[in-house]
Amino acid sequence: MNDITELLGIKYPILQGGMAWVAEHTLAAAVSSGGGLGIIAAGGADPDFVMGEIRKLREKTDKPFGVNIMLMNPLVDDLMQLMIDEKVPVITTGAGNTGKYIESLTAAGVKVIPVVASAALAKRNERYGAVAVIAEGSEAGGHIGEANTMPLVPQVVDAVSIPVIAAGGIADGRGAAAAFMLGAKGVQIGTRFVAATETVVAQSYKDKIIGASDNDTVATGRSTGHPVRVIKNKLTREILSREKEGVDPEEFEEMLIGTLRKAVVDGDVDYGSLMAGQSAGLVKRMQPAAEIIQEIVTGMRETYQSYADYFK
Ligand code: TUI
Repeated sequence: MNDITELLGIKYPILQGGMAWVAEHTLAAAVSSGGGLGIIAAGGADPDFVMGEIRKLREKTDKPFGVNIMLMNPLVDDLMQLMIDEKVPVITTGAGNTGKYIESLTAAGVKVIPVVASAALAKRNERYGAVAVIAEGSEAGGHIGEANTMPLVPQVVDAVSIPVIAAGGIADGRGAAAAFMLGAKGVQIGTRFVAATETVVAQSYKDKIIGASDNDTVATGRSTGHPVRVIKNKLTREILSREKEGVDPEEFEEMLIGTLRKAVVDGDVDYGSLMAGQSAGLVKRMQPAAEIIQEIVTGMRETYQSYADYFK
């Protein structure tokens, strides 16, 4: 037992990343049944859709689960109300400021765990009443900050007294053990779960992750202030050349509309947005979520044991 397993009522300190389109109830239920914290991603969806997902998950498992709220969703206020009405055990939040929602969620018994990319935002969230924070380094897939996981995690650990969960670049037991060494009390894993057997993700997208090596991702959108890490393809080549030309940020955002859906649902690996972290190179095959969790836990213990003598 550690802070996070006790706090969330789960067996292993492993959270599944909140990935728009990818993290629906099937994956989340499989992760929660496997002893981690499965998370339904609300992404850009409306409250009715998310309510349906929550109910379908609850039919599959009675284990704790979470919902990820992407704060740029225009319906964020309604989604937060849904979290309260449905008494969702845990929410994680990303891509914005969670502050003003924490008090009412907490009063309703919803545990709030913001994803942060800086120590300053971690501190602010602690002050507002977050029960933990996820420190996500820019090795992660999707929308990212500037700081990398290795320096970010210990700085967030030093800045707050609530438990810190590490994210970004972690896909196996070695990465998880390293995160604990930095002071984290849990890990959040995204990319490896995209290739889980249970996901609704198009096979061609999963194959791109499985086939990726260490330098196959790139952060697009740095020039417009919205960096997003994805696997390189025709879309990223076009985006990066437009960025070099100094594309208008509004036109840039328009180029991206619908591209994540194109990748996940349509399997368009050329012009879809193949969001994935740098750990894609560590993902070797499709596996059931519960098996992924077991491998990470076993690997983490073996890593720790193998260094026990070394550190004496
Ligand atoms: O949110 C994520 N990852 C995401 S969200 C997403 S949906 C999307 N799709 C296309 C374009 C943009 C978004 C895909 N991946 N991770 C958590 C995260 N939050 N990473 C970075 C941040 C962050 C960045 C700045 C959080 C807060 C922030 O500033 C807030 C403030 O008020 O200072």
